Amino acid sequence: MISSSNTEAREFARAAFLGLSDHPRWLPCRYLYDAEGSRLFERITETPEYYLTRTELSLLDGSTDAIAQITGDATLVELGAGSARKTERILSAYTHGYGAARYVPVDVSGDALAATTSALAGRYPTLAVRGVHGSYESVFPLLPSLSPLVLLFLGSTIGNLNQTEADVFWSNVRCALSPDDFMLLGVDLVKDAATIDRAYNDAAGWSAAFTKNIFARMNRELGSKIDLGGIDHEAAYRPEWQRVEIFARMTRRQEVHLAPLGRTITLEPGERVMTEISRKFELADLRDYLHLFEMETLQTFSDPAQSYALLLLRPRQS
Ligand code: AVJ
Repeated sequence: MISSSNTEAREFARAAFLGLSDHPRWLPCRYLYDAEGSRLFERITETPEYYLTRTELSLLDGSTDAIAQITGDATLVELGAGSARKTERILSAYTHGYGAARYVPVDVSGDALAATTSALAGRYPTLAVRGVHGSYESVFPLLPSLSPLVLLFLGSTIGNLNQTEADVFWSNVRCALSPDDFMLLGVDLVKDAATIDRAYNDAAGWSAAFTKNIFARMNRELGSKIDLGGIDHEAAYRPEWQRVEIFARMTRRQEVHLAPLGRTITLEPGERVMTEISRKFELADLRDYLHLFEMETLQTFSDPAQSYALLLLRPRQS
């Protein structure tokens, strides 16, 4: 019998093989988030350079009561289990406003789901939590039965999707939402390149460790035998494409073994593997774009510097 971890390793190996044999070479960014990757990302959010999480938290502080008023009592469905800190702001508004709350975190990482669930259980006795272990897409078919709901997609995770992936995502969201549902979207905004560059190149080196972890994970799960000392983190904002591109650059030759497939890929010195993109948004363009998918922006919450925004969306009423 094939165990499930074996199946997962084969799937990871296949995705790695396909991405690494493409040009430019790349790896799917969801594999950045195993238990170690989630821990490293938490460290990034605590660095002085990474303004996103801090700004989003303070925007949530100033807006969740108003949001809860507008949406009324609703089930909170969160794509990406997120940090408990962030979720607590929102849950507090709904438990104070409506006495009880229902929360459905969705995450590909079972570890992240378990951590979120246990962190919340003690603090919110009237909260009903039902985690969904799977990709974002896997929850869309469940949404009609959870309505009325607020779909939470925070942290500017939407920025990890390229245009094509985002188009599919928004079509699916629009189809899955009922007329009385809402969505709360967190997005990082276009700003000066230096500020963005610093956020993805923190001085303490957590960003670099996060990028390298996907290769460490390949060593752990796929027997890849990658020399982690021969990898440099390279992240830069490209203003013309309004996105950060994050690469691992090989400083020496690497034979990458993919044991579950019995295959090896050779990376030459200087070759780069893209591990992530992080798009930044202009508010007016984003609202226009969402309109194409019949999503209407009810309210926008932003900081005085317009560095980050929360958008309260709903399906356009016809
Ligand atoms: C969690 C996807 C929003 O793009 O800013 C941070 C991930 N990668 N530093 C981002 C990330 C490197 C982060 N998101």
